[in-house]
Amino acid sequence: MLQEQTASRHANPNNGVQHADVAVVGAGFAGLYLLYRLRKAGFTAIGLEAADDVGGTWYWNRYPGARCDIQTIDYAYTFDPELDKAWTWSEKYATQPEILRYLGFVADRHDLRRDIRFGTNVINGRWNEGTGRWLLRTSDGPSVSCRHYIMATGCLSSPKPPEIVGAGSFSGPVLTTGRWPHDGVDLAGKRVAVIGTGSSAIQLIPIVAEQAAELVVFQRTPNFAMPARNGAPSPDRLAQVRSDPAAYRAQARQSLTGVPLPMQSVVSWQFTDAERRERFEKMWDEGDLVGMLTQLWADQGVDVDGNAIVADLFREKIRSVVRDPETAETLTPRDHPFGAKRPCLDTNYYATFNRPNVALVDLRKEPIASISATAIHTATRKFDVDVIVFATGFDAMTGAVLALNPVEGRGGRTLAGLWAEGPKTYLGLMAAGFPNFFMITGPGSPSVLSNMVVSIEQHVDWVVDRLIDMRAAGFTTIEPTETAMAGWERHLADCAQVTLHRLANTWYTGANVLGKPQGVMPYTGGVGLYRGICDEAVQRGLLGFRLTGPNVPEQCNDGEIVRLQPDVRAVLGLLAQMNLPAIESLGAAGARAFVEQFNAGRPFGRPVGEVVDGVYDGAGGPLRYRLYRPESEGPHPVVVYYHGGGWVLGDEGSDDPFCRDLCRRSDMIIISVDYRHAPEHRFPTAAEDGLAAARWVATNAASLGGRGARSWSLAGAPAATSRPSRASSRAIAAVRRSAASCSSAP
Ligand code: N01
Repeated sequence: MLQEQTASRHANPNNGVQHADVAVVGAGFAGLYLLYRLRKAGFTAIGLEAADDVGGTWYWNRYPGARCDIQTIDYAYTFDPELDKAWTWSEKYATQPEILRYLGFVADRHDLRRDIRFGTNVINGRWNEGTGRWLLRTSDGPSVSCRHYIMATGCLSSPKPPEIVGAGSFSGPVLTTGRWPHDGVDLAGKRVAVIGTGSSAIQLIPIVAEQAAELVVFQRTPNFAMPARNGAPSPDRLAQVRSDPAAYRAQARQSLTGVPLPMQSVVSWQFTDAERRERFEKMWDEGDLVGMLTQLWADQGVDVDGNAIVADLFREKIRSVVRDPETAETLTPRDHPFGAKRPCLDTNYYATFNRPNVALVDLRKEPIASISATAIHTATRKFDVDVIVFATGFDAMTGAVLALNPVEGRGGRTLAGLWAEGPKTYLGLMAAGFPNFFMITGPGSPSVLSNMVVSIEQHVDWVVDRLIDMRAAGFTTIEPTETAMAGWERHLADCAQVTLHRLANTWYTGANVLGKPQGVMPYTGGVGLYRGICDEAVQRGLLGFRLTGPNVPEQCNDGEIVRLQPDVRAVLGLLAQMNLPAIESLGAAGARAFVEQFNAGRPFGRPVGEVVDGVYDGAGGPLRYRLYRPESEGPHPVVVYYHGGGWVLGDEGSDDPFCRDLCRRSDMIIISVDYRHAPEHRFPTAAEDGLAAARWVATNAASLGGRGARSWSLAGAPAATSRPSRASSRAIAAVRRSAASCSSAP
């Protein structure tokens, strides 16, 4: 049985250096759970925390109104099932003081504070190749020598500088939401300015408006917000978690966001207007932000049109609450899709702008020019104020890690250098060149796009389980390979391309901090998928990691964990789950029947302007086509589209949803043509039909609504199940050659 040890008992303040197996930076949700797991596993661990108590983000963000925006039943530890019985949340969305008390309660229950050095900042960390250990220099007390160095510093813990001229010259109190004074602030009778309208400000503003004599809100970008409808915890959720806690938590772990809600599969256009409104109103009334983000329809987070429907319904709500139409318009977000920037949960936010003591300044029309000793100056006006509140956000995801400077790995390589053009990690957990250096919910993990507590527990379990395995196998270092890290970077980018996050300037992308490299930083593939990938890396012999130890041969299982595009991976995963027979075992007729049946069960494609079925002159006689015309007024460019199916399967309608999507997104006419199939019609019959189709479209482009013989192109789906054969490649080349001559024909 493993003996529980503590760093303090085993610390060796030898030459001003404290020794431990593991150093954990941060004592919030992640740091506390790490200390619990590490001690249970028999490692000596030291927690290093800048604050004078536990709590992390909930220690620092004490501004009035601070609450969580995930229902607290879900925003809680699950590692200790007794906690659900020992602790009762008083509200659906708990306040900051209650969450802080909870973290203190957990720390006491497991006696975690004894391993933490409070009031201690880590200044920097250097890997020592000779000793195979990290040396951390601290602001106070001895340095720390550790085998493993784990950052549990949180994603939103490094407040962003205000970036406003003269911000330091104001003579009155200047407050920052992320560093709110512990003994509170009396704003009664004061003229208060709040700069920023993100989640912190949206929670704070209604409360300040009630206390202050005057409140001026300086808004750069309006945000989507919905009422939290706080109160007692949801009886439904309570009943679910109480009836089968294990199943409830398991569903959360496999979900998209870390909250036990199903994946929505019905797309927006499958609902009527009335049904869509009803679904929206239900979430609005329930005050469930995660539900609003994921449960309306399947395309809301990935398709601009599916998203615009939600955004419009939000805009209607704002107009219905805010009496002054100009103020309502200023508060209405129009520059980003709903959910691409973190939306907010509020209590009376929009109604606050109906109060006589509240004014809104649109910084897009009159930016702040400067701050003087007594006032905020825009290009056209001066606002005399007594107190300024910066609710201007954080240098998110990378700020806190890079603040510990340098994090110096092998050969003097620094993390700041590696991340100069944006964060690079493997699984969001480690970076190549930095052995035994881990991040909990680092960039490249689902982190801020998920219920943080669920993600934290998964990360901590994964990391501590690896340390246990390494110890058992005699390994002393673990490090990802360059290949694995590059592969993960590609997979992150591929996933981000699918969602709408790339369409907004936000802290998710680094756009909120001047000069910060930009790109979607969190993993957008979802919590369940991510968990599966982390587990797969282990099952495949720690794929992407190099491990070394003094008495064991090096193990390096190099490679990329995800090689497929996310959509292809999703489809193949789905097919694998269905446990279907291999398509090649069905014969041509059986395979065609199967594809027909499969297609009949898929969602209907999105509406386009017009769909026309017709007949063209194939090489051996008439063949069918289906034309998809955009809603916009023509003439349009034309695309001749060849369906997939390995030259054996499919017809002009078998790629229907895809053709509709292509038509809508490209604003082009798509003509999906059938061609004769093998084995009945041997090569080169299909290619000859394809060529005939191209010629026929070129000749008839104008009468089909196209822009003319020169304005058309070819597209097609490759056989999904195999690489193109030599024969099909030759046929494609023949069509291409011929098409090139058609398109250049007068
Ligand atoms: O920060 P933000 P936050 N001049 O970056 C504006 C979590 N959280 O602290 O959008 C003028 O969202 C900036 O404008 P713009 C949650 O994940 C959760 O509010 O960059 N304005 C924006 O309006 C959240 O998303 C809860 O154009 C300036 C605001 O300041 C994250 O923390 C509660 C400016 C910053 O908003 C961060 O939220 C609170 C300038 N120079 C926070 N610089 C829960 O409910 C920035 N702004 C759990």
